[in-house]
Amino acid sequence: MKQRAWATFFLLVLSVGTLSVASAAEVIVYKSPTCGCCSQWVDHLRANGFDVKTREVPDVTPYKTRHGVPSELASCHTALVEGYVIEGHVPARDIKRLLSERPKVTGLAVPGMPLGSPGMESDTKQAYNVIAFDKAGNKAVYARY
Ligand SMILES: [Cu+2]
Repeated sequence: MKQRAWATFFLLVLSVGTLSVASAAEVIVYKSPTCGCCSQWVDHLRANGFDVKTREVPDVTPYKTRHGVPSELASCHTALVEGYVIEGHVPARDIKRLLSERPKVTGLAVPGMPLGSPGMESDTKQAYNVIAFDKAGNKAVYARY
C-alpha cells in the first residue's frame, strides 16, 4: 500500500513537471535597446508564464522581412515562439490560444502601437485587432479589443 502511494506521488511529480515545461514556451524577442514599450510587453509575457529571451538589435526591420511580417502590419518588436511570428503588442492570451490551436498561419500581429494594449498601458484605450497572417498575404481578425 505504501509503495503504491509512492508510485502515485512520482507520477504526479512527473506530470506536473511535464505541464510546466509545456506552458513555459520560449519566446525570442527582437527589439531596439531603447524601446521602452517593447520591454513592458516582455514583462507582460513573463508575468503570463512565458520564457522570454530578448535580442537587442539596432534595426528590427530586417527581422520582420525575414520572418514574413507584411509591412502594413509592422509594429515595434518582432518575436518568435514555437515556429510562429509575433509582431507588436499581441496579448499573452492570444499567443496561448495560438499555441494550443496551432492554425496554419505565419503568426499574429497588432499593427502600430495601440494605446491600452499590453506594454502600451494608458488611461486612453484604443480599439485594436489582433491579426493572423500568412506568407500568401492572407489576413484575418484573430481577436478584437
Ligand atoms: Cu511598442
